[in-house]
Amino acid sequence: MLTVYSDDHRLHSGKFELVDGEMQPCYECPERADLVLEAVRKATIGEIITPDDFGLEPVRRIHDDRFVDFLQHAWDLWTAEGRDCDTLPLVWAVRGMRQIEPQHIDGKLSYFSFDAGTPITAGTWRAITAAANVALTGAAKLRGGERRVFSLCRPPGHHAASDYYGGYCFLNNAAIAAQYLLDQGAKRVVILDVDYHHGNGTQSIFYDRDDVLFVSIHGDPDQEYPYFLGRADECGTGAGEGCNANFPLRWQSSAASWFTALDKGRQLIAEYSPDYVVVSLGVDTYEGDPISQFRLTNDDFLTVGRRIASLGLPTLFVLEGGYAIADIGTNVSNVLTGFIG
Ligand code: OKP
Ligand code: ZN
Repeated sequence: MLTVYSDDHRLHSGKFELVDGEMQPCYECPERADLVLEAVRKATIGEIITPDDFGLEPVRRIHDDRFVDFLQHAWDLWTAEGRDCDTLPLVWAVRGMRQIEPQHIDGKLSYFSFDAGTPITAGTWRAITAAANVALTGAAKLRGGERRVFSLCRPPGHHAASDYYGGYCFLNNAAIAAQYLLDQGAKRVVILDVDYHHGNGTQSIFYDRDDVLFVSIHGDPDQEYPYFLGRADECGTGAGEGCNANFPLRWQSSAASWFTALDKGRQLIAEYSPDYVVVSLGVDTYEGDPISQFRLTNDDFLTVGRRIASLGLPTLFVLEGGYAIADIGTNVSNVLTGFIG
């Protein structure tokens, strides 16, 4: 299996996020990708390549121009106000408020975000465009005939929608890759999101479309972040009706119930008969994850890989979450080695 990786992920390294009412060190840190890379090397999964530059056109196929411009210039606007710390938003436009992009950078941060866990730093723009290129290079390899590719993306992407960021995510790497596959001639693509958190961004991007089936297994939004999307009755709308499938599970759900949900998802995927599967691969379903409440073991991740492989489809793995630093390498490489068989 090919792995695509760029050192540029290190350029994004936030200091603090708001957790439990306090500013705490960011869980989403460069060490995550470094440890995954090391594990992929040790597991001798296959060649590791650097990404090509696809420019912003494939990014703009998913994200609004104004949002992309905001991400590109946010740091400069922020430092122009005399700050040198990371950005964090403070206020959001809730029910009854106006959805108008303010002039001031502090207002723009609020307008384009949905949480206080996602700092922008000096190197964020370069890191997130590199991550998009890592995903796009993986997609291009699939188009070129590879059957399985791992895009080692960081920061993650699945919480980012067409015009907002949050949940450690800025550009939706998996969505950008899926759209690229379609633009290059694919008819149907599945995005299977196995991250612990609901991929609200990915769901919202494709919600009214029938060329992408989105399937997600995640913490029940009644209990878990991001709280405001991811319920089982969200099935898609218009042409996309029936092309969105959510499997919310309660905190402390067993591995057995997680795999039951995966089996239902696999059934839907097989019926959809896609050209490609893009897996939003989070390993924060791990029993030792510091911010999550599922129970998968190290060995369960081998099974995750095997069951996805049984679909028999060309597959692009795109890294999302996973915050148990000591085990992230093992858990990701277990999925990939399980997949290879
Ligand atoms: C990103 B990805 C938990 C606070 C949650 C944000 C989590 C973002 C997860 N108490 N903070 O889906 O792994
Ligand atoms: Zn997650």
